Amino acid sequence: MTDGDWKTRLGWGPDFEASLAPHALKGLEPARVILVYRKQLRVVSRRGEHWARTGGRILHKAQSQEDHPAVGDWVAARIPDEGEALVYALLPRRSAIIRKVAGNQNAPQVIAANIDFLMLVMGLDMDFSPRRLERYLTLSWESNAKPVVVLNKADLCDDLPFFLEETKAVAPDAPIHVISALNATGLDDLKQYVGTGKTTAFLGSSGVGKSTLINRIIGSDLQKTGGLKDDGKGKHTTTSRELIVLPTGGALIDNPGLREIQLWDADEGLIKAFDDIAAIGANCRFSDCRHQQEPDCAVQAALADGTLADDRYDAWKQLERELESRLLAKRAIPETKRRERVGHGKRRS
Ligand SMILES: Nc1nc2c(ncn2[C@@H]2O[C@H](COP(=O)(O)OP(=O)(O)OP(=O)(O)O)[C@@H](O)[C@H]2O)c(=O)[nH]1
Ligand SMILES: [Mg+2]
Ligand SMILES: [Zn+2]
Repeated sequence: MTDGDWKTRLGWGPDFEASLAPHALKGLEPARVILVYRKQLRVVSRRGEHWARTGGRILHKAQSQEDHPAVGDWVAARIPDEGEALVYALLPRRSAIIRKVAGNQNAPQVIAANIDFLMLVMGLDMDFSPRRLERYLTLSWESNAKPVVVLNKADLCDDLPFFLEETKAVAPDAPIHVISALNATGLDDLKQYVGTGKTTAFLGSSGVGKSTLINRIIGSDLQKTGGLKDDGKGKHTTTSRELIVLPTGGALIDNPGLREIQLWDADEGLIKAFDDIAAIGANCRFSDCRHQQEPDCAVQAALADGTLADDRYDAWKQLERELESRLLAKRAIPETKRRERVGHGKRRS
């Protein structure tokens, strides 16, 4: 295999080549992050898989976790023939899936970078939730990865048309696929999203069958899968996020089930995920209408005459409020960071 092959198979292209150019002059080489383990990075490079460390320049310049290498990132690194590599720069991302970090901290967390297709997996059982799907879609549209809705466990569902209608109503702009990972039905339709040059990530609650589906796609039981508890709720089986390099080309990223997925920066994503509301809102009297008590609000009119469903509006409103509360936190980050830097005597111009 030539040097170019491994990169191309993993999605490398002219954009990354251009970003790498100034670093290549200094003898740095490309590598892709497949796993982040505490302060260590597992990367794949011309040398195959090996460990790497994030260099001081990245750490000092980082304003938040967003500026640290994440799974899926392409980096410029000094790669010795043996031993640990040193990462000097992150190459600009094609896409980044970013959420608010779980817990109380108001900060961003990059779930994965440079994803082409984001498979939003829901179970056609107790797991099914249009509200959660709206949230995932908002995250996806913002990320620049293409969302694909996967309704799994079709074998457990006795009213498929109902669930399909519900899904189409909240995901009019994304492809929707109904499958059973267990029985291996509907899988052929997913082949178009996987393969050489493509990176495909899987998101969804615990127990929806992400790892089962990945095993089906790979054709072997690489990922551990979990049984369901008696109460029908899945337990977390996948515990780390890892990029799987496919021998046939392309890459898959399995994710631990996400208990909560809160949005970080998703203004554009929200507009795209709720483009029905955006379209109605184009007819409001004020261009900056909040669709609450403003006069001549087309959205309120649509609610009144039933063309817009109440729960769809409520879901939009809730996500909008969530994004507003992030805004304050985002403004606060540089300042906190500044104070920290001054405190450590590392102030930069
Ligand atoms: N009936 C049915 N069960 C399925 C299907 N796909 C997966 N399962 C079962 O659902 C359970 C959970 O599957 P996993 O693949 O481990 O789910 P996961 O989404 O990876 O879960 P986490 O790793 O915890 O996030 C396992 O017992 C699977 O056998 C399906 O299509 N139909
Ligand atoms: Mg799993
Ligand atoms: Zn309005």
